[in-house]
Amino acid sequence: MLSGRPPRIQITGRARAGKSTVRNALSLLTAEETAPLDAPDRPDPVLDADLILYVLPGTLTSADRRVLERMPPDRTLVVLNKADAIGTRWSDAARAADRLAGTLGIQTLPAVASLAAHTRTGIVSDADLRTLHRHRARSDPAFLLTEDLFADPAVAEDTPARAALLERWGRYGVACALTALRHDPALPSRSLLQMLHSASGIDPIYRALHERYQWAAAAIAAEELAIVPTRSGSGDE
Ligand SMILES: Nc1nc2c(ncn2[C@@H]2O[C@H](COP(=O)(O)OP(=O)(O)O)[C@@H](O)[C@H]2O)c(=O)[nH]1
Ligand SMILES: [Mg+2]
Repeated sequence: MLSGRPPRIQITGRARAGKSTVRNALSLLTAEETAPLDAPDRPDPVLDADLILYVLPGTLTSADRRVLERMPPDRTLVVLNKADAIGTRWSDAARAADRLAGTLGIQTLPAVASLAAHTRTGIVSDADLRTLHRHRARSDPAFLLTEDLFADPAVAEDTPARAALLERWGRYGVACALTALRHDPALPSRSLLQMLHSASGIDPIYRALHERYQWAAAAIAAEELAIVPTRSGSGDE
């Protein structure tokens, strides 16, 4: 049976969109990260892979639109990354992704790739869990409004521990973890990690990508079958 060459995947987007982070979060070791789109004095990279993962950080610029308008929807998946900076809750990012999907005609899913990358390789350490528990019951809503406020030395004596927590999980991850621990203070660190992983939005992206990968592999196999001469078509009968 013909297995076909493996589909090629390119990960593209503007500079600092989160291309490397998405690649890492999805463990796409063989995917090619392109040069950034819309870089001054540089032509846009050629997007000719079987599957294109387009990383869009929050908002659509004219450069994104220009490139995305030319992308084939069946070979493209848009990751609306940095969803933690869109609105105030996950549903804001989910709605923004739906709107974009409608505008672009391309499947678009939200993600916090930086959180997903950490949940893939990390653990919630005992030290992080203790820091979270120390601040679990804080009711001041301003506490998590910005990273600076959260890491402010005036908050408590454990400033380095809070800074380390932010460094690993980001403000969105810390907010999710605190909410989860408020609901269930006995939550073990493994479950907390799973919850943070789900909160990153990466699993639906992985599933959508996997599905497209299988379509792409089938299309390649079909193409290769079509170009292999059959007995009747080879003229040696
Ligand atoms: N807040 C936030 N930052 C992110 C997210 N994904 C990536 N980043 C950060 O964005 C910056 C650029 O990411 P990188 O993957 O290097 O972008 P690239 O230039 O497109 O490869 C890094 O500091 C990442 O940690 C995200 O979902 N949320
Ligand atoms: Mg990069």
